[in-house]
Amino acid sequence: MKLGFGLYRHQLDDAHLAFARQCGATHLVVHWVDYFRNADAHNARGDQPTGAPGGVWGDAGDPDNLWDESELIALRHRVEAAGLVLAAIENFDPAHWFDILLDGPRRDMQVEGIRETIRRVGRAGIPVIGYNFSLAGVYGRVKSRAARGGAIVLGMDGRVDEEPIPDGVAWNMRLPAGSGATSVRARVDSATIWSRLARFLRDVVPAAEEAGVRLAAHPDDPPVERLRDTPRLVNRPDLFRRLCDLVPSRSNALELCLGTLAEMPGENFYEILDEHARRGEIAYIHLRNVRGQVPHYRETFLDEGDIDVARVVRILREGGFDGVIIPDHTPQMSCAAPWHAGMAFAMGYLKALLDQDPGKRLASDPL
Ligand SMILES: [Mn+2]
Repeated sequence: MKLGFGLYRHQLDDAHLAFARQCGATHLVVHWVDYFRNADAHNARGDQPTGAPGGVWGDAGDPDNLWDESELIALRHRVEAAGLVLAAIENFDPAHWFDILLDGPRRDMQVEGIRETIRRVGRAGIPVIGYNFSLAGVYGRVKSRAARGGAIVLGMDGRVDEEPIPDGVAWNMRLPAGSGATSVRARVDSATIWSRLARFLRDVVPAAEEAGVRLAAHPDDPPVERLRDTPRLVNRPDLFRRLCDLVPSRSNALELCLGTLAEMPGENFYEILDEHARRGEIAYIHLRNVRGQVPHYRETFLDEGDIDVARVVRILREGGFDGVIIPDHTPQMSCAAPWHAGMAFAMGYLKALLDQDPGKRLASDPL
């Protein structure tokens, strides 16, 4: 198991790469889509956009321009020059697959574009692409000072946002005018969104296998039943199994977000984790801790939530998980660099757990 770190596109500078390394990361997960407005202001303040309501999301990319292979290769070289391994790219650009999500007229063309993107990522030597098959995306959480000592976190306070998604928006991002994005207002049910995912996986997993790339699905965050009048996909613990079984393949894997799993109704968190670890279905792990379940939960520091993180590490180790674990977002702490402090705390906590070698410890200490 490897300790990784996730960086947003606007953080891809020498200082953030060095920071990740200094925190003990050996691997890096990069969000190649530039999601946020005013990212420079966040960098200057040392905090980060949280995705809470307030217009932090920006514009999607160009539907007609796929990711450039030489730019991906340059990214990998830059990450390697900083002493890190580029483990994954996280999330497709909404501009490149909105009609796959919406079943719109450009669907077949966009499937071909995603296949080509997967091939480019594979040729660039990047082994995993994380994705989130979702209409509403990550949305509808509120910010509060609910973590220990009043640290700022995200959560839900019982209210599920039903404000419909505006025309021309997919996965929170505005699509270019004239892109032909269809409205998501037409009511679709859960069976429909599942059949779109199944069709997508049947269409692209063979290309991913050939390219040596693992597609890794993130569950719905937050895992409510419906959000913004759209159905959610993986919003209950048993649905990870359903997703893996749609197209059994090493290239159909999970970006298992443990915070989201813990927020789901149900009490089989550790069994689900154990099952997917043992079956080799986890490409990488998002780790954050939470207290409560949807629609009433708050994120917490790693050591104060419902998840026993030491037990998580034991289960992953015993299950033979050999992938990367990264902190998801963390509480933002009261200091000049709230995001850095929160991430450094999470990394230190995780690194201490990963550095323990139970075999050695038992050999030297019979207790
Ligand atoms: Mn996550």
